[in-house]
Amino acid sequence: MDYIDLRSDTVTWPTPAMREAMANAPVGDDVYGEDPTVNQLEAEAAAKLGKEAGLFVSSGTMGNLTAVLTHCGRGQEMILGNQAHIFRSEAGSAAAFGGVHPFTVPVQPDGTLALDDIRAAIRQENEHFPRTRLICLENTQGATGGMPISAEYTEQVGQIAREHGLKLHIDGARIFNAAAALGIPASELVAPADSVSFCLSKGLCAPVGSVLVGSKEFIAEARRTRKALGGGMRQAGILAAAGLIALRKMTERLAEDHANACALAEGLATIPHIRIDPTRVRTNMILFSIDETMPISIEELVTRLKNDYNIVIGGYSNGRTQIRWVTHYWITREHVDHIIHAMRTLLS
Ligand code: TLP
Repeated sequence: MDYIDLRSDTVTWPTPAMREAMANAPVGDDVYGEDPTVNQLEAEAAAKLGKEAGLFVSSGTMGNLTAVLTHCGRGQEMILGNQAHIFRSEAGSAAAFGGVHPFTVPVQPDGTLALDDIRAAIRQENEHFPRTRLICLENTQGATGGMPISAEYTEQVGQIAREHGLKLHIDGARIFNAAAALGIPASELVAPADSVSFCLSKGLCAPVGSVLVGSKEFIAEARRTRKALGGGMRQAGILAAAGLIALRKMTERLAEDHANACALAEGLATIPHIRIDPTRVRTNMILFSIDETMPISIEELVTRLKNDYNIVIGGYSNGRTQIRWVTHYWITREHVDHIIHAMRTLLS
């Protein structure tokens, strides 16, 4: 990549092996179900997550929206975190396109939703109330800094869902980061879920795409929903070819990104004006703030990092110095040292 880009793992470029596989991918018309590379990706994704079937979609947002609209009818309710990506950052799509009513509960510092909050949010049958249909979890939880959610916790939520006849969806945009951090297969983390959406185009480096997985019956319905959303793709094997490398190879190396995030956080903790708790870094994200007494403005810091050190950062806005940085395949340990050196120079 041209820059050391810390804004997100969504910025990752495809690897040379992905570009080669894309150029040579066997393709067909996927709306006819005839693209062999898409079919292969969907089957391997489902197997890796322990589900029956998969559906290739254009983005994490489309994966979540397709799942929510497939599980819920108009006027029905989903319970989710007040800092969930689905609630905060998907343009209100479930309400806009599906009339799905969100019931939010607080996201705890460890990324979970309190079980009592979930239980309390489930509606009684009453003509005044929306009908609860779905619970959504996010693993890793982005807004809390990429916290991985354990299999034990997820099973407890699954039990609540089953007791009340509800469905459980996991926004697993970074589920393989959670699996790497917890040292267990992703399939165990999502075992109680009826559906899971995960992204190929974040830390896994594919240029485009997510996969939604679930039962055969659910995915057949989801395929219809995807079509209605305009998400039926044709020779999408070109994209799925990169997705296969993401799934087979890139899922195996995420611990490197986590180690780099830890090293970065530990380095930043030694620099004046930075407030960070390195013990909270569990995956590939770090959250920190810079106090108002820093020697240069945040705008100047952003400009100097880019112009003098080739480092691109984001995650801040005017008057706010809360910063999120994300490590990924294109950020090496040498880059981490370079970033720490740049920050120390500019903030001392
Ligand atoms: N997250 C992006 C931004 O939208 C914030 C990022 O840079 O982290 N679920 C989760 C947990 C996500 O973090 C994201 C993207 C999505 C879903 C949506 O994926 P895309 O961007 O592919 O629609």
